[in-house]
Amino acid sequence: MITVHHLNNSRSQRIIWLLEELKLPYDVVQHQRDPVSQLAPQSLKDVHPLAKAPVLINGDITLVESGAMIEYLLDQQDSHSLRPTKSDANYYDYLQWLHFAEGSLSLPVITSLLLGFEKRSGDQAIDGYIAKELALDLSFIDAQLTAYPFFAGNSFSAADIMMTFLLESADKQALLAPYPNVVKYLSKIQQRSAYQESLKLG
Ligand SMILES: N[C@@H](CCC(=O)N[C@@H](CS)C(=O)NCC(=O)O)C(=O)O
Repeated sequence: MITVHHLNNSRSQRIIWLLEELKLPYDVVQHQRDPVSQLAPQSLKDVHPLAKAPVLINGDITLVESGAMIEYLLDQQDSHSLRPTKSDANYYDYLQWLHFAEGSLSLPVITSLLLGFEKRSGDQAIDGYIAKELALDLSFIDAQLTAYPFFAGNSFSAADIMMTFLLESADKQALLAPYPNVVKYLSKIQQRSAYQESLKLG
């Protein structure tokens, strides 16, 4: 059975909405934000160390990115019109907007929300929040690269290309010192001849 860990007022609404569209059976486990900090409770941290919603669990599958959950759920059912096929003229528009939400739009929208919190409380909400998020994400990445040589497992994939630019930026900001496996991964990836070629061309 598909289980969705839902946090009030959060992106997990996307997943519940899609499950309703697809009419797939599922369970929802409710988690409530702390009324002051608005952060997720310990109950969500007990489900996954990132403590973010949504978390989707189905048998051996555990997913913590809503975009990946959407792709996964669309793959569970053939008879829907919620994703153009690759031969449709608008397939890549679909793909672009699917990634635009978390890849581009979420940064300014969520930063604006956090700045609003900071103005109201007068404390260092942004600094504290970003340091915590960075540590969570980099630890999660470090665990993946300790268990596997690449983001998608044993083989290099486009996921490595997506991740490398941001990891290089983190490295330049000296954020990777506590994560030697991530630093080693970057040096390995940067030796790929296509990467080297791309540097010459770019
Ligand atoms: N990129 C992730 C973002 C997950 C995320 O940041 N979820 C927020 C809710 S919208 C959360 O759980 N915040 C609680 C917290 O940071 O403690 C996704 O799209 O699933």
